[in-house]
Amino acid sequence: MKDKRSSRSELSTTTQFPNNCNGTLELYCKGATVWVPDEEAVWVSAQLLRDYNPEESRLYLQLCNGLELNYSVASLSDLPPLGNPDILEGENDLTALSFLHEPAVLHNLRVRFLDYNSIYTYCGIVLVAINPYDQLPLYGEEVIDAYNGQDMADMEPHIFSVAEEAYRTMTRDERNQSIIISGESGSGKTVSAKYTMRYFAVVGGASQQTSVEERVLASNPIMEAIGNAKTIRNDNSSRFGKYIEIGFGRKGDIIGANMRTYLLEKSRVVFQASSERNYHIFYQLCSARNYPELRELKLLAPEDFRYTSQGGDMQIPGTNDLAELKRTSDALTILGVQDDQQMELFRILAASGRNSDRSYIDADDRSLAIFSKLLGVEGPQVAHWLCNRKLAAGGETLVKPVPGRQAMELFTWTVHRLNSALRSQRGKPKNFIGVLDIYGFETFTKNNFEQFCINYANEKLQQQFNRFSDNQLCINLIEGQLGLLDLLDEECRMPKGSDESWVRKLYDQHLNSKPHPHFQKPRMSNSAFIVLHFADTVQYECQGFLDKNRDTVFEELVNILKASQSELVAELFQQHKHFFSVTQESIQSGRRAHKLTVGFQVENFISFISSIQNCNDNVSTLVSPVFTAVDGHFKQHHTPLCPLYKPNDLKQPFTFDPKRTVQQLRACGVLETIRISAAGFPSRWTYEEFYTRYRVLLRDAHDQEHAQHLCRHTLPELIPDPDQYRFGKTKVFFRAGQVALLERLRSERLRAYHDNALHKSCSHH
Ligand code: AD9
Ligand code: MG
Repeated sequence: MKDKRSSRSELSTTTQFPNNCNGTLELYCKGATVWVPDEEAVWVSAQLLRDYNPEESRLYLQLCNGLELNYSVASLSDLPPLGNPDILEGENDLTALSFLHEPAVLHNLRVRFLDYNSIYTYCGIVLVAINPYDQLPLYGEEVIDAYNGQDMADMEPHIFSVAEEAYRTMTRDERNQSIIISGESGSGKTVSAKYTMRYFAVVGGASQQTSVEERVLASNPIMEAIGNAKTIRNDNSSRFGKYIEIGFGRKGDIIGANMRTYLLEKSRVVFQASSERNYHIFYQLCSARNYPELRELKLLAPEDFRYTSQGGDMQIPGTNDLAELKRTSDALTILGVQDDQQMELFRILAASGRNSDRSYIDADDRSLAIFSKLLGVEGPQVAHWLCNRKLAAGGETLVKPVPGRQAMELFTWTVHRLNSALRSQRGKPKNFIGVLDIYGFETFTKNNFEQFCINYANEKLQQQFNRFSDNQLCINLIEGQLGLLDLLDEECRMPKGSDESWVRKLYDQHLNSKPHPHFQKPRMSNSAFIVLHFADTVQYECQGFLDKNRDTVFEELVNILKASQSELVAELFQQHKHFFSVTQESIQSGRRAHKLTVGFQVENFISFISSIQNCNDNVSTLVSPVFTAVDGHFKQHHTPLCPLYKPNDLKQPFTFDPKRTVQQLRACGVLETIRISAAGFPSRWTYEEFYTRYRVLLRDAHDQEHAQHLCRHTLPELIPDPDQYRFGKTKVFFRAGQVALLERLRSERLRAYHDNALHKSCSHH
């Protein structure tokens, strides 16, 4: 396919929105294609059976299924969106479409996906991807080689073209870059993040494979083992947010990396919903229970532990937990975690998975004995503090069961450990490329505190990187004064605070006293609330919000564990304070001076996301593409943003559900991005391309050498309004709708020639 992308440096962009039918009313003529709304397909195409007559308040249409339809048009704004000319079908850049509207974008993505098997499409400098749920031969080293050193504009859209662009800009301009990957759960963020890392490992690798790149890549299986789990949305769902900075030296070679993680979903360690699993590592360990090395862990099958069997379904089709354990262990070895230390790690995990949330434990309990032995601590003491935690609330001391703390500490410790293994041995990196992969927006039949945090984080991400999707109201509802989190923190401080009384306060505040447009109460429940998020409307059950939000550090248990005979366990909990240092600092700084709440940590995470844009030396490089387009500095900034789409909910290969795709399109603001980044002159042809296509319309069109001259000369006659096009150095640019107009003129001219020729040959006879 001929690539019609261009560097837009030839033109300054404007912020003007192209009106769909502005100046193009004449395009609503017999035979023209339009899009009409449809219950099932969202949009279906139809043809005009007659020219549109503004005196009449209707269009005469024939739908693609043959049905005829009188389409009511009370005013010009009711005119259905026009279809793009065939020649633009399957464009690899959405911003090059002549008509830029939802049905055009949806249709173009569908054609590329289903007809060409192309999962990637540009939208200006943004890359849009659709999860194929199928193995495609797209990611081999030969493909990396093909993209290496190439200009994004010259290459077919690919995750590698985004990676290459970031890498080239970094080495050329010596500026840090970040790749922000967004999309709902299961859309392919983690897979894409891994491909970008692979790309950097290859292009930034030394001639002989050095251990640095290998170590950077090895961090992935480890993080997935301890931080990913099967959910009903995704068999390998990330339950934490991750931002990895890959550091490069002077020659553009990888010299180290640093990873920050956010908000692991803790409750999963002790609770899994139906058809879901605990973290992969537990199943990996159980699968090796009969291995001599692991026998001392006294593991059983996952069916035999409560914490690994609550979801009911312990197998993931196509995944072999034992093979995965080997991968995890090999990766740990690459990162320098020796066998004995690995054993210790597994020991702590085996203990965590076993016992940590029982609200009563018999001190003679076999599991407890194993648990204590594994952790190297005193049994009875642990029994008490594992089951209970003291909460000093308003003078009363409450005793509460504790969720799996060790696993959480272990996660943080592992990240620490990986970071020391990934630290550059060759001094401070000259520049870095950051890759942000967070958990995607998710909604289940039952949504709890965890979904609330995840969706809030996504709401903020949306706000940070997509200035045109205005979700400020929803964000105010969550984090503003008397907002959901504010009232939650307050409730946590009340001696008799409860989930139910919190939710009642929400109703009082956001339904009764000041109805909030993003807040609702379900009709059939008094213990749930509904938030209208940017991506979807989600009902949250209030049970557990208070407890999970408190998440207090319980010193007694920490002290027991600090005294453990296991060096690793002791180390884990010695560093305990350190892990929370961000929170501690913030407390000292006075903001929300009362709690180490999870809500607070979410805010921390989120302020970090904002800081990607605002702090360090990478300010200028980290501006969202939407913003840059409006600013008019198209060439100067690069934050490739990769919105990913999940085309169906059944994880079926190459299946395109238009309703689900449109929902994500609407949510992620891509339509706005398209309109703005293409504002002004979406279509562009080189003069030669223009000559070849529209020769029949050019006067004295004998000579391609003079393509530019001919074009400049003739265009004013074809398109009377000079504001509808611009002449560049090598290209001619058109406003929305103009290519469609030229296409119509061209086919009329060809028809006329044809009729003429026919007429002549008939009269000859
Ligand atoms: V979550 O928010 O962490 O729950 P992600 O990260 O967006 O989610 P993930 O990358 O885990 O989704 O992708 C889900 C599944 O889609 C993968 O396990 C693959 O089976 C599938 N996938 C995603 N991208 C591709 C791809 N480029 N090619 C083939 C893919 N399959
Ligand atoms: Mg993921």
